[in-house]
Amino acid sequence: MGAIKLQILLLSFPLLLFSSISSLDFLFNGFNSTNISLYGNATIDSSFIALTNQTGFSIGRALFPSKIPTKSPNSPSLLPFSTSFIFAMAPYRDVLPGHGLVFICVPTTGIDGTAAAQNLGFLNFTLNGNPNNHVFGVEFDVFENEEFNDPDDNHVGINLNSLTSFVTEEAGFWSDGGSSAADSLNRVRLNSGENYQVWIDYSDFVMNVTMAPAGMKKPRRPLINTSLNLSGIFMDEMYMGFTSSTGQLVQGHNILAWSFSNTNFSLSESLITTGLPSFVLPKDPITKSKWFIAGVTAGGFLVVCFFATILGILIADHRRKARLRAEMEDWELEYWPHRLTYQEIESATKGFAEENVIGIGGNGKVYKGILAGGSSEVAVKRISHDNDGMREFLAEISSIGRLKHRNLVSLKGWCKKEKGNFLLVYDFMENGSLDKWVFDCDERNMLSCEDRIRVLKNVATGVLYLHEGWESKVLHRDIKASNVLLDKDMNGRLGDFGLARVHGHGQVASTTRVVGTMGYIAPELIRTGRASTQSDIFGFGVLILEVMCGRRPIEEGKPPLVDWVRRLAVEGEITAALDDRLRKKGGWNEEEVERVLHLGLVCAHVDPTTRPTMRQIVKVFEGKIEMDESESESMNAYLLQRLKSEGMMCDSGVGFGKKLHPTFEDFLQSYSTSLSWSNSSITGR
Ligand SMILES: *[C@@H]1O[C@H](CO)[C@@H](O)[C@H](O)[C@H]1NC(C)=O
Ligand SMILES: *[C@@H]1O[C@H](CO)[C@@H](O)[C@H](O)[C@H]1NC(C)=O
Ligand SMILES: *[C@@H]1O[C@H](CO)[C@@H](O)[C@H](O)[C@H]1NC(C)=O
Ligand SMILES: *[C@@H]1O[C@H](CO)[C@@H](O)[C@H](O)[C@H]1NC(C)=O
Ligand SMILES: *[C@@H]1O[C@H](CO)[C@@H](O)[C@H](O)[C@H]1NC(C)=O
Ligand SMILES: *[C@@H]1O[C@H](CO)[C@@H](O)[C@H](O)[C@H]1NC(C)=O
Ligand SMILES: *[C@@H]1O[C@H](CO)[C@@H](O)[C@H](O)[C@H]1NC(C)=O
Ligand SMILES: *[C@@H]1O[C@H](CO)[C@@H](O)[C@H](O)[C@H]1NC(C)=O
Ligand SMILES: CC(=O)N[C@H]1CO[C@H](CO)[C@@H](O)[C@@H]1O
Repeated sequence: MGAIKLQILLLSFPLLLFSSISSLDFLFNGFNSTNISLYGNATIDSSFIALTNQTGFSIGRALFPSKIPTKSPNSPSLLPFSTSFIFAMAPYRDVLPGHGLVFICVPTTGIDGTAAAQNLGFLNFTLNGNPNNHVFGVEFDVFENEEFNDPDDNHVGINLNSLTSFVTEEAGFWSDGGSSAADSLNRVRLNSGENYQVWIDYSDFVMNVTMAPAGMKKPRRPLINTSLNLSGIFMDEMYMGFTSSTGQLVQGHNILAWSFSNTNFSLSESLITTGLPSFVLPKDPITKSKWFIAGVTAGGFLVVCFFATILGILIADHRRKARLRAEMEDWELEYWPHRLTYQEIESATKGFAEENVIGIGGNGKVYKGILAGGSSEVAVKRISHDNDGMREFLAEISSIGRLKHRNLVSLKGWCKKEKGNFLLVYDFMENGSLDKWVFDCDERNMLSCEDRIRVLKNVATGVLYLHEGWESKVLHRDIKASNVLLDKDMNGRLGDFGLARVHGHGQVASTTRVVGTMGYIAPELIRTGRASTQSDIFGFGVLILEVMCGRRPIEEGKPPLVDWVRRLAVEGEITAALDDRLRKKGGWNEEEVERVLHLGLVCAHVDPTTRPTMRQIVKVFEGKIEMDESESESMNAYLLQRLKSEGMMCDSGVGFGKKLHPTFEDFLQSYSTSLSWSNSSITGR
């Protein structure tokens, strides 16, 4: 009996397999609104799909009108498929371009559960990473989002239920080197406006993604070749198509042609690749446009912002600007971090119970709480603001709420308690604030030298994101050890943006009163009352010194920390400034400590114009890993050079310009050849 059954099974197996493969082919060399389904802001423009146009904060999605089988009905095996399409991302003149498009396989139609801007109309923040999404995507992303671990601002990635790609590659195609020469990767700029053809082939649990300029033969070597088991992601049938979004950054996202087949992996050869419209911006003879494009290509976001600002001024289109601003505020309202009710916060903190107090902040107690559902631990902080400051503060919160970075403490929500009184709800940081690990601790549980440098690097990365990574510049204004928090993995995260205000890039921030903490406030800030990125750098310089030296910036009966370290540097004894407890313990890298201390001094330079930028500072920290020995020597030399110029300047204070220690000079001399290692090597990316 058993044997017969088995035989039947064996016999029917290939039959089953054969009969159950339902296959589908389709080929679009043009679209109309009846043969493709459009959602959100997608439209048909002549005969191609315009997922987005020049409208900001829009989502456009286009799906094949019916579900496409991905598994054989009677067995769990996945159907192979090969799909190919031609897309163009069209930049607009004088507009910062973003954000990208995604080929998607999704279980449902519509755009529910998605969000615009960096979410690409793919998944919103709530659903991002949820294993029940059953969402697959191949993204063509032109903005670098730290929160999704994007490697750069021009990459192709495979996304499984998440915007954090499972695998990514820089956009480009491999040209076949022939028999003799090696293969080489030709990089392409995804949003140059050019038409690109993409091939996505999947069979036997291997996925290949290949791309090339439209009209070119399919490169033999794929850009992405990865083993991939989609059985858990795919339902038996899926909707397939494209999604895309714009935010404050705007570009057109167009699909010009599309083929799909389960059986014929050559069907893509029938896509028409010639005579397609072109979306490349015509060359502008004026240099500004060249610079604009150069900036975009280099990913020099700052450069772009700078010119965008200049252009904005030149154009002086106030009406348009006002309209844009109005649109943005609407958007901000939507995207504010979740507004919580007072009751929610009250019950999270057990009615603001004394036992839940984890600290005392400037405005009162800080409570630990657990939000309903028990999932997330939070810290609740009270903040008060006078009526005038309130509006400003609300705008600020809305902006900060959107800031997401692994080195920033993110705001989970807020609640207005009564006039001028707010409760802010932050992610709870398991390991408390940095000053506890540097000052209020004994030798056994204090942070090691290595950990201190790592945390400083974390903070530098966080500040860089505030200064340059967001669409508008955010100043922190109160960088100090007690505002640096340590998460459960002991990573440094900068918190407490209570004093930060948002500025457009390139504008000079101004305020009527000086905010900050004594000892960390830059001298020019006291003079002018004007905060800037440079005054943040000053605060960061003091942070470096206090963390490395284990000494608060101002301590009774001792010279100010910065002056003291500077004097030691002049005497060629800078490492004597290192925290005594660390010095005794040993096990630290002298050269590295020297470099970090020098960096702290250069950041805390009296002249704001000679302070390095946050980007340069991050490079110095990264140098630890990337630089070889000679480079790190020249880095030290560079920092010393900066210091020397400081010495010349402030002869009224410490006055060490005149009495430079001979060994200090010698030191400089010996590195003078490498001093040409200058700004240019540590700016840009
Ligand atoms: C869809 O419509 C366009 C425009 O009418 C046409 O060119 C194209 O062949 C159609 N494609 C399919 C697959 O029906
Ligand atoms: C779209 O294309 C299909 C197939 O090419 C055609 O049958 C249909 O009439 C077209 N619809 C419109 C609105 O042009
Ligand atoms: C962009 O598309 C929307 C439809 O989603 C349309 O209302 C708007 O007019 C279009 N804008 C431009 C400049 O074409
Ligand atoms: C994300 O989408 C889901 C489903 O539509 C929704 O419940 C959730 O509130 C959305 N989250 C955000 C932040 O919009
Ligand atoms: C992926 O590419 C490799 C290398 O060209 C090729 O050998 C393999 O057959 C491809 N697999 C699929 C599923 O296309
Ligand atoms: C493609 O990926 C698969 C799975 O990782 C691997 O077995 C195969 O050798 C790769 N092919 C090429 C050409 O790299
Ligand atoms: C793919 O994943 C499914 C479960 O999601 C598993 O049952 C199957 O064995 C996997 N196949 C391969 C080849 O790894
Ligand atoms: C596969 O598609 C190509 C291009 O359209 C076509 O020339 C070829 O005949 C097709 N093969 C089969 C088996 O249908
Ligand atoms: C669904 C969607 O995103 N619709 C938007 C399309 O764009 C207009 C502005 O042009 C918005 O008002 C819609 O909400």
